[in-house]
Amino acid sequence: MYRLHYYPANANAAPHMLLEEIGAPHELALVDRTVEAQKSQAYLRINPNGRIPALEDDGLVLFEAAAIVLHLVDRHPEAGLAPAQGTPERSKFYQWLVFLTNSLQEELMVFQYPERLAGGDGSAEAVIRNGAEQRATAFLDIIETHLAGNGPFFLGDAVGAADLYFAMLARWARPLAKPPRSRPAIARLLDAVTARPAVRRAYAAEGICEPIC
Ligand SMILES: N[C@@H](CCC(=O)N[C@@H](CS)C(=O)NCC(=O)O)C(=O)O
Repeated sequence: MYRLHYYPANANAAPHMLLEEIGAPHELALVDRTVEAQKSQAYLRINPNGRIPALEDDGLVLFEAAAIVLHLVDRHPEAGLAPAQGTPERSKFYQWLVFLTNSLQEELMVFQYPERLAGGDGSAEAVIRNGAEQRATAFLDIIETHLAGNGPFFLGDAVGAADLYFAMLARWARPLAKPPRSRPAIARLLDAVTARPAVRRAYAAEGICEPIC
């Protein structure tokens, strides 16, 4: 059985939605950020980065949400959450997933925690936060243009792992001056994803019942 280390609506949400979509038996292990449990010796043995999530799959321990997502789609091809390996569609799936995790997610992290880069300089914090917001906004605009021409989902007509991953990030991006839902094609994707029972189950299990994103 899979064991997902999580904290509500953290980067575990995408792997969690996938587990629910797949219907794979899994258990949740809370990493209590209110007491910095992600930096505890016990958790650092699971993820030496001290960050959430991590997935245990028998003897295999994985960190990095996107790597966990790729592991799950490979282990469960029958769930149809990613195109077949070796196809151009699969390559596009890699492109969008890596763009989401490497570009949008990282910029949202900087937007949320500018003090981590500011070295105690309050004015630098505002500059960093503003720069991250501009870059995240530009990335969302790129996604909007793509979805408007090629949607409703990242890879066309079928919902997949990249859409679930994006829904997780869209929740984090709500505080941006131009939030994700202010763009029509993104709003259409988010409506479709958040209506899915598996997605609602995942968030409900994490204690999130308000609008997901
Ligand atoms: N690139 C990592 C980022 C994970 C990450 O930053 N997780 C956040 C929660 S969303 C976390 O653990 N923050 C606590 C900390 O940095 O101490 C991933 O996608 O798994």
